[in-house]
Amino acid sequence: MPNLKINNVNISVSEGSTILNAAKQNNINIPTLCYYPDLNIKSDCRICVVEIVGQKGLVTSCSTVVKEGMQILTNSPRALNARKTITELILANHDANCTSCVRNMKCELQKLANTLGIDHNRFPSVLEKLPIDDSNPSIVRDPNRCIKCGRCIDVCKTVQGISVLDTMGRGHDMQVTTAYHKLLSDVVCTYCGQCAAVCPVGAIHEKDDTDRVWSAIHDTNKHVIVQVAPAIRVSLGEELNLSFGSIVTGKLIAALKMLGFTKVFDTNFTADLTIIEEGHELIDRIKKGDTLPMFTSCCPGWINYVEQKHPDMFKHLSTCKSPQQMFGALAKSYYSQRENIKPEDIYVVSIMPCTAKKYEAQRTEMSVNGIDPDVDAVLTTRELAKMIKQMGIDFNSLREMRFDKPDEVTSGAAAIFGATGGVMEAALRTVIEILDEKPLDSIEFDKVRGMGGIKEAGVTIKGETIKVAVAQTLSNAEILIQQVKAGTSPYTFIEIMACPGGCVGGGGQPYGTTHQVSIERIHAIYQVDRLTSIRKSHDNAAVSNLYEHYLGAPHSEKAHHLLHTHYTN
Ligand code: HC1
Ligand code: SF4
Repeated sequence: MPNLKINNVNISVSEGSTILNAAKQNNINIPTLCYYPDLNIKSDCRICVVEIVGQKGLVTSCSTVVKEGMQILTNSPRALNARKTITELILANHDANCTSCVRNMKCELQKLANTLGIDHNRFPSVLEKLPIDDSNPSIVRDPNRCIKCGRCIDVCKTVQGISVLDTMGRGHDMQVTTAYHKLLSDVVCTYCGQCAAVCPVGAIHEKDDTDRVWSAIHDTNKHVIVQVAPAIRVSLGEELNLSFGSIVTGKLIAALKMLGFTKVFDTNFTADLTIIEEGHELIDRIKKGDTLPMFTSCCPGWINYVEQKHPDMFKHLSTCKSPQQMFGALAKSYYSQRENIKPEDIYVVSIMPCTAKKYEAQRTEMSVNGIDPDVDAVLTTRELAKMIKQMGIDFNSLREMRFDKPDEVTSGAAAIFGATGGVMEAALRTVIEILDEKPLDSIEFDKVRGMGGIKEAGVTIKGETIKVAVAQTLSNAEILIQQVKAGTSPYTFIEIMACPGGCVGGGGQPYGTTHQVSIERIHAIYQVDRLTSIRKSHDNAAVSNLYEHYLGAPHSEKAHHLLHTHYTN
């Protein structure tokens, strides 16, 4: 436990701590730009420089380990002057038109400049404007806002294992870009949005669909309905001054009604439906000896990855559409008939924690009439928060409301879809009971829970043990794919979610999502599960009712037409 002084205060910290962490543990803030808690230390931006008494040069606090007796000054005139100069130089090569930036008031650079008191820049602008890449429905990349911190490069390379982005050129000409400056739509980008989630400024962000949704809401010829993904209810509160992992389901529904949506539905309902369809698909594959392992198919970043990198794996993917798209298909068929509203007059909006869902909704396969999309617009958690703020809604004083029928009936199994391992656990709760023809002794499968990169469990069905696995992030998914390709995969069923922690850590979630924040949200998700009276998808009477009155049986022709798809590259 080295003893040291930071800003003349005596402290002792654990061996191996960096100065940055030592300061943080003692509530001393050292500003950073390239540093992000779950990523590699880069010490590129040099904003976190501090002075060590008796040492000549300044050191970067993110990468310098403390030593016994060190005396550190985080805000000495030298350190402050260096920080200010670096910030001014960054601003001189940055499109600082803040009011037109998605990160206005939430930008780490803007906050830093403000903290340092930079109200004018001593350096003239050297920005040479480059084209903005808005080539795809999910992610916009604006190189003019990029500060070359390298966080996006790191997350794409080390977390997702993809390396879409890298630096090119030197000095003033250095850029963060794709290979040969290609558009994101022309490289192996999965649209997972992890780069947007960690970008400290407005250089990478989701495509903003809020104006499209406002237009639909104000169009009197449109019947505008909305569905809410499982992970939103445990994360939206953070954007509205509530603590991490606050469960805000009732207020969220009330806010959506205030925004003008005619009906507010729960994606959890079609998550239950997914379990019925996917569960039967797995049972069928096991019984018939068809292709195994079967991979889940509800994460669109994962699907994009398979399409682009491993099209030979298609036969391993479940044919089920995601719950988002099952909802869309039912909205434009079953709901349209039930309410006697033409499908083209129904406008379906999804609130998702995910940027890749925007792409998924626009896929040509995701249309029951082959012309119009089943889901017309997808908003991220951040975009929804923006709309709530635009309307001046006092979120915390809203009276809680319930989802519209039939979606007010959903299971705890559906709720846990938002956490890594949740789809697997939900499926196991159903598949084992159906095959064993008796209730499970315990419905909680702890081995597939938690933030482990790859988790596995053995489950016994009809006296035989099968192995299942769960992977979060695409670099972990790749490990399981390689096992399948090598013929060494011991698994029958595999869940993949592209984002760390699953959807709770999606690319469209509130800024500042870290490993620790995801743990808080996951904790809340399992609380929703425990508080729900029905905890297995096949116990959802509203889903059974839908089969009885509309779909027929699981995997019926109608169910196949509406709820399943196929993938092409
Ligand atoms: Fe997800 Fe899913 S859980 S993919 O993580 O299967 O986005 O929340 O909506 O579709 O239900 C996301 C979350 C979400 C789908 C469901
Ligand atoms: Fe990489 Fe995902 Fe960003 Fe694409 S969206 S560049 S895959 S991190």
